[in-house]
Order: sequence, then C-alpha cells, then structure tokens
Amino acid sequence: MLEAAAARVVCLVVICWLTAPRGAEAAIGVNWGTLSFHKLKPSTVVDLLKDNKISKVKLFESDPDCLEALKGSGIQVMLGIPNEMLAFLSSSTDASDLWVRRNVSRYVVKNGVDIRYVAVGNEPFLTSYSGQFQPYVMPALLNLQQSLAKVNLASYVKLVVPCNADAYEAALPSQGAFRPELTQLMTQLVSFLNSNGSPFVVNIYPFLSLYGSSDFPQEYAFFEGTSHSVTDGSAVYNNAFDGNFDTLVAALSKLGYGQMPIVIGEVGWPTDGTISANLTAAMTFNQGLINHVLSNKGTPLRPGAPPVDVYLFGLLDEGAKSTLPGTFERHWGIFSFDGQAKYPLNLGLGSRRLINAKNVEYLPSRWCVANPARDLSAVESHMKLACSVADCTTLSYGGSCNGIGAKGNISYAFNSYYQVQMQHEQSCDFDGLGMVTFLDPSTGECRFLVGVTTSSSTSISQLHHSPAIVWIWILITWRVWIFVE
Ligand SMILES: *[C@@H]1O[C@H](CO)[C@@H](O)[C@H](O)[C@H]1NC(C)=O
Ligand SMILES: *[C@@H]1O[C@H](CO)[C@@H](O)[C@H](O)[C@H]1NC(C)=O
Ligand SMILES: CC(=O)N[C@H]1CO[C@H](CO)[C@@H](O)[C@@H]1O
Repeated sequence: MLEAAAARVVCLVVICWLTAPRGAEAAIGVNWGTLSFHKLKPSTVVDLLKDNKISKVKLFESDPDCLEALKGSGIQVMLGIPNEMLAFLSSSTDASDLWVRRNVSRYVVKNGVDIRYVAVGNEPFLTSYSGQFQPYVMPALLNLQQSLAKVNLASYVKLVVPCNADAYEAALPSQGAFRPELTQLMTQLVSFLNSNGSPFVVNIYPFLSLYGSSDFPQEYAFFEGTSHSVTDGSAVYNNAFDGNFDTLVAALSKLGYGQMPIVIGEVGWPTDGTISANLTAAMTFNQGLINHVLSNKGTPLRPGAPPVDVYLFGLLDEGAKSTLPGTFERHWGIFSFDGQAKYPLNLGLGSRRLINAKNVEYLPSRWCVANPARDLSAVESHMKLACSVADCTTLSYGGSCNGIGAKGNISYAFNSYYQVQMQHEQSCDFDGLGMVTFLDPSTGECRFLVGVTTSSSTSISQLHHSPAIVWIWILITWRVWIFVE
C-alpha cells in the first residue's frame, strides 16, 4: 500500500516536472549572426556560448555548420528563415515539408540540436520593405505549422515572427496600436500565435531612436533614471525600452491578446562607427537592460512580468554587414569578431564577467600599411576600393580610428583589405603604395586587426601564405628536378 502510494507520488512529481512550462524564467540569450569576413569556427563559437553559460541562441538562417556545431550542446535554438524564402514556403506544403525535413526534423533528435522556435522571416513588416513580404507571412506560417505537425513537432517547435518595433506606434504607451495597414494581418498573426502557444517576438532598439532623432532625450535611452520621464495616466516611464514594450502590450490588448507572452528578439547597443556608439554607452545600456529584466520588475502595463526571453544583439561583430542603416551596423557585438569581450558585462547567467573565446586561430601577426617612402597622392581610388570591399567604418566620425590622420586612414584601409584577402601577398600591393609590416600599427583605441583563419579557407590560405610551406614546396620541386635530370 505504502509503496504504491510512494510510487504514485514519484510518478506525479515526474509528470509535473515533465509538464512544467518550459522557460518560465526570463533568460538572456544572444543573436549569432555570421556576416563576417573573419568567421570564427562554429565550434569555437559554441564553446564561447557554453563558457559564458548562454543557453539560448538565435540564428538568422539555418547555416549547416552552425547547426552541426550546436549538436549535443543542449543550447536552445531559435532558427530563422530569411524573408526571401517566405514566398517559396508559402507556395505549397511540399515546400514547407522539405524545409522542415531538411532544417528541423533531421536536427531535433537525441544529441541533436534543441530547436525550440522557428522565426518565420525577420522583420518582414519593416516599413522600408514597402509590404513586399507581407502577403507571404501567414501562408508560410500555416504551411510550416502543418509540416511540423506531420513530423510530430508542432508543440515542441514554436513558430514566431520577429517584428520590428515600427509595426506599432503611439504618442503614449497606453495608446499603442499596430500600423493601420497591418491591423488585419496582425489580427490573424496574433490569433495564430495564441492558438499555438507562441510568443510575440519584437526587436526594440533605443539606440536607433537616439541615433535617428536629435531631440530624443539621451538619458531616456538608458536605465539609469532620467529627467525626461514620460507620464502616461498614472504610469511613469523612465526608459525607452519599457515605453516601447508597453506600446506593444497596448497594441496587443486592442486586438484582444493583452496577455500574450512577449520575447525580445533583438536588443543591444553598438560600440563603434558613430559618436553615440561607444564602449561605455554599450556597457551601460546592456548591463542596465539585463539588470532591469532580471529584477522581474516588469513594466507599468505588465508589473512583475518581464519579457519571457531577451536575445541580445549581438554575440559577435559582423564586419560584412551592409552599412545602409549606418556606420555603426558592423559593431553590435558584445564580443569583437574574434570572440574577445569588448567590455565587462554580467549576463546574469552565473559567470560574472564575459569569458573570451579560446583557441582562436589568427593569421600570422602582420599588417599592410601605406609605404612611407612613396608619394601617396594617387591613393584615393585604392582606398575607395579597399573600403568598399573591407570594413573602414571605424574611421568614421565618432569611430575608434577617426583621429589617426590621413596616412593612418590609408594604412587602416589597406590593412582591412589585406586581412579580408587572408593576407594574400598581392593584396598589399596597391601599385606599390602598400607594404607589409610586422609591427602592430594599432594606436590608442584604434585597433588594426589581424584576421582569423576560417574553417573552410584555412588550408588554401596556409598554402598561399605560410613561408615554410612555400619553401618545402620549392625544395620538393628542386629535388624532383634534380631527380629528373
Ligand atoms: C558615448 O555615447 C554616449 C551615449 O550616446 C554619449 O553621451 C557619449 O558622449 C559617448 N562618449 C564618447 C566618448 O564619445
Ligand atoms: C580619415 O577618414 C575619415 C573617414 O572617411 C574622415 O572623416 C577623416 O577626416 C579622415 N582623416 C584625415 C586626416 O583625412
Ligand atoms: C542546414 C540545412 O539543411 N539547410 C537547408 C534548409 O533548407 C533550405 C531549403 O530547402 C536548404 O537550401 C538548406 O540547405
């Protein structure tokens, strides 16, 4: 009798444990974007995540190498689908079946990848897209949902649609509403999300509000208190993040889903390329945000209920991103491109400081600079080319390399290009205006980078560049010659 009762209690406990809502505690995750000229090995990045106890990661597309590296890591994944694929996925369930088979079900197995969310599109309703992706979102969602159901993953893998905060607007948070032309679509979307137990995913960027508007009160972008608080009825907002979040809550309430869970898909602060993008500001913002979220204070419209999860943007700098949004766009990482912490940050995940990537394989310590012996008056076109291919955004006004002078500018551009070309000898020629140096030209805050060896290009670049290998090759060739003669 007693034993049976005990067994029943154990059973109940196990059942409770199995059925407890997953991710009930707000967690800090990161966006892992890969638009870099100097990509770390995916396994190095996964180790970086593990060392920092980061257990949630968002990918912008299903990069097979990243997914391979995440296998068996236990890290939960939000897997993105690029907007350009929405038309295809909305075309038929055959299309969505194929995508789910190739990108989800083959990974969600024992010791596989723990894909918890699929992000269908990335900010597909962004105003600047002029509605081009809008018609495909709901059909793609419905097809993918069917495909997930076919492989019994419909309740394990949740479909979401990360939206930019420009999907809604209001003078005051409590008046929040989705853009009028989106109302019908948003009604369908949130009803779909609700019926599947999916959260609403939104990207919130106080930095962009500050950057885009000269009269935006700077303090209001941060979490340190402000003399520019916003009073909304009985609620007082002291930071742009809460104000923005509650504008969304109000917009959801208007559609009848005021309780819908909200996940922050992207939030962060860049560190370079313009005045307001710097290390101090990024550290202050990100630490303030993390402390605020983990305090569980919530917002006036959701007291005690912070966002379900918050994915920082981003993990690493991405030097190959488009600079259309601004020259800061390549500098959002909490780590630089090579996995080195840019500033102290406590993610609240157990490790009080950021831990750097280990075993990063750099190219040899050499740089390409302007040859001081040459007349540099004809350098303009070379510099243009170098900067159009590689990254020169730190030279911009407010950037970390803005003060290094005309010759410094040229050297910086040459070196960026040289490193992107994996230090290929000819890439430092520039009609004789460039020269390779073994002395680090970095000065003050301005870092002249050395590239990392990418997993895929390692062998080729080493063949090209390692003098030892070249000599061995020459010796072998000579011996062959001697042998033949
Ligand atoms: C860093 O950014 C902050 C916030 O925008 C700004 O107030 C500050 O002047 C910047 N610091 C420097 C050294 O440029
Ligand atoms: C270096 O380049 C930056 C970016 O183009 C420019 O703002 C700056 O004035 C240049 N410096 C000199 C001394 O030419
Ligand atoms: C990792 C992986 O298999 N990715 C695939 C996802 O689906 C697209 C389209 O079917 C494929 O092109 C990718 O290779």
